[in-house]
Amino acid sequence: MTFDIDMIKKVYERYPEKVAAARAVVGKPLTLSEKILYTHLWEGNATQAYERGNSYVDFAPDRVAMQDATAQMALLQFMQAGKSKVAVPSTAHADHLIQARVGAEADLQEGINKNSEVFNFLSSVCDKYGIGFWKPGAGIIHQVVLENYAFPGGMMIGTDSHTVNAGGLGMVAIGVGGADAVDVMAGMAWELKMPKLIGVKLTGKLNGWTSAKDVILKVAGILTVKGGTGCIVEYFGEGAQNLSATGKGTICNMGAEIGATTSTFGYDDSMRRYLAATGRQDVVDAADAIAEHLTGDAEVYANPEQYFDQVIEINLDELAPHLNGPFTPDLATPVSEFRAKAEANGWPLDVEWALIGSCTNSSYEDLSRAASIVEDAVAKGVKPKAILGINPGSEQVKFTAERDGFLNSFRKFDSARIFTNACGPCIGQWDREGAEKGEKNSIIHSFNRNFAKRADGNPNTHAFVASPEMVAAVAISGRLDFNPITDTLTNQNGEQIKLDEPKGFELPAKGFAVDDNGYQAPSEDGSSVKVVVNPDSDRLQLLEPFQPWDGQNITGAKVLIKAFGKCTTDHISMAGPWLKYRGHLDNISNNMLIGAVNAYNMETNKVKNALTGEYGEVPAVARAYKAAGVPTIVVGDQNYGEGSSREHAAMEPRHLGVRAVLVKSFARIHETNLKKQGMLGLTFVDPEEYDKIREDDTVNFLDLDQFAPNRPLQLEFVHSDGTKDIILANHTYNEQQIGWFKAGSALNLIAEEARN
Ligand code: MIC
Ligand code: SF4
Repeated sequence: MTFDIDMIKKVYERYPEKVAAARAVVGKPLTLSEKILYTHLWEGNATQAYERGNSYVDFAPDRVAMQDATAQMALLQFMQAGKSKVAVPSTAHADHLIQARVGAEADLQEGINKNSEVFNFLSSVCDKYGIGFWKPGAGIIHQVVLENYAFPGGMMIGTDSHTVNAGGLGMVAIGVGGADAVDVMAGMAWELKMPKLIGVKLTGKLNGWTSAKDVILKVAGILTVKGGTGCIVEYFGEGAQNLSATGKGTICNMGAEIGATTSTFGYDDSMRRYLAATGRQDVVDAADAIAEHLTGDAEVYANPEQYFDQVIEINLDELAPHLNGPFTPDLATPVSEFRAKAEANGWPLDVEWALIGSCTNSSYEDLSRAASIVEDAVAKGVKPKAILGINPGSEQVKFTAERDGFLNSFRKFDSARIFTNACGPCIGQWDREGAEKGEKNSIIHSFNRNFAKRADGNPNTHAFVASPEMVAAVAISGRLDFNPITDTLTNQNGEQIKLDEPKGFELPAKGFAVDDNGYQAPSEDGSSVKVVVNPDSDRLQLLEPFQPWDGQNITGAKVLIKAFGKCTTDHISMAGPWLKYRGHLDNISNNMLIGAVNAYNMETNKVKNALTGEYGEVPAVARAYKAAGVPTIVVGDQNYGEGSSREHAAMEPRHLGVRAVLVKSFARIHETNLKKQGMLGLTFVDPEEYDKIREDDTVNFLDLDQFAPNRPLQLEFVHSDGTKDIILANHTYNEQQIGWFKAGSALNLIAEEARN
């Protein structure tokens, strides 16, 4: 047994009382999101109502999940916290470090060989501190969490932005940086600004070629990549009840792509079916006893405008399949309009690779529906044009899909490749032949993110996001503009055929099965377990605490880079080949901001070193300033740090001497990560002042010595011609967070408390 029914029962036991306390302070009917938030207050029963979008609140999450690429840093930090065991049930999952190349078995073995040092480290730290470890090949963190740990009405945090996937089982599950996970594992409160609430009312029922993925592709088109910032998206209505639990997971998963804090659905029959099928009838029984509290109040859903900050309505009967992209997940195009738009924009229409999988879309239902398209095409004598790559979400899904013949359906195409149950191409762990040539091309996948270079490292790969069934159809036709609803294909006999609509199975009729699920339980008493970090390793490095603030205004700083336009965490700390340095801060810092476009020359990884007047690579120039004792700042555009939860994007600049990041706006997780690492994350009071900052400026803080909540800071930019601009910068630091800045990092404070 890997999940903890006793913990769940304990949470449910006090639910009715806590919901009642929340109702009393809020004074009106409650949304599901509010019920979950207020039942997880650190202080116990609610004694006051919190202001959405404004109040900082301390929460007590039920669980923590981490994946290998972020767990290394999270656990290196946890090791400094001075605790002998984690305070809440926690797991780590080895899924990001395995590269997709030839196929599941060989790739897995190669992944284990190449990463054994890191996997051994993770396995021993988990063993020592009471953390469950899911070994390489066990599956992708979010699929494994959904299958084993997620439960209606629960709250969890995870060191991965797609932790939100667990909303498919009615949780509030939130992606965070490793330092936040350390707080919770160390038995401390976890802080979040009370989110605003967006209600999405779903009516009707999916039909034909449309799938749950299209709901979120459509929502992303409406809200854009920053429309969900600071919000929980709550789905409701009869349309919601008509979706499977894994389909709900897909929708919640991509809530990360609209910047949402998380997304969730009320407890319903689809969740009962999924929990029972995954061996958790006891969770169903426990949840049924308090079912009324595990969904929003009827009055809320009847008059959503009165209770949510924003309401969107989508009719599933009319929803069309979408393709979103390229380069951003919110560029949504219904399939019927795709051809014209692609031609107008010069997007390549031929597709060489089509990929199904990732944490977003790798459920049993997804694989079965995509397989039905392939079976139909084979039966009708059509040969596929593109190569189809499949990453099953977990060993359980893979084992069951194999047993039920779906993987064989894919294998009927010579071009199909079944990869390891891991992230693979979704995170650039893909050895795509020829990618280095940098040719302009298109791919289609069922993943969530499609930022430039993400899948294969080629900046000219146009990646489009769609449902698994649409990916299968495009793979068969070899054309992005193929509309399976209206278009025909030519088969081997020269006949025109149409593909049938996808058919699939929400859950396996014979139940799920698995031989070895890949789980390793921790030792009861881990005190004698040794954790080895070789001082000469290039993969792992013990952390040195960051220096506390000296109490002085930062003066004489230089602008390391003014990032132009989109600057995601992939631009700040690229993944793919760099994933291997995720446990070694100094080595990974060599990728700092190498993907960001320098606004002064519109080039990447080429910035001016004011000390020499020469141009160099961003990490090298940063190291030169650091060596010379010159502080630096980074300037950025809107939604800076969008995407991943990787705290490396905050730790690297901290390590290389950047003191402040001044931007038009931040993505939530990244802003928190900066604060946790003792950096200054600031926003322009007037975003237009971004234009005033020049390449050769010298920057002086004028009143950092009076750093206080709700009080903007003044920064003086002295231009090389002797003129100056004083720029006002907002911040969202509260007292406690100012404490982190002063101590040098949040972790320095925890370690200090553990010592006292
Ligand atoms: C991603 O999808 O970008 C990742 C890789 O899963 C990240 C975590 C990471 O950078 O390790 C995420 O989304 O948080
Ligand atoms: Fe892995 Fe991709 Fe999901 Fe991130 S988005 S957890 S890389 S599958």
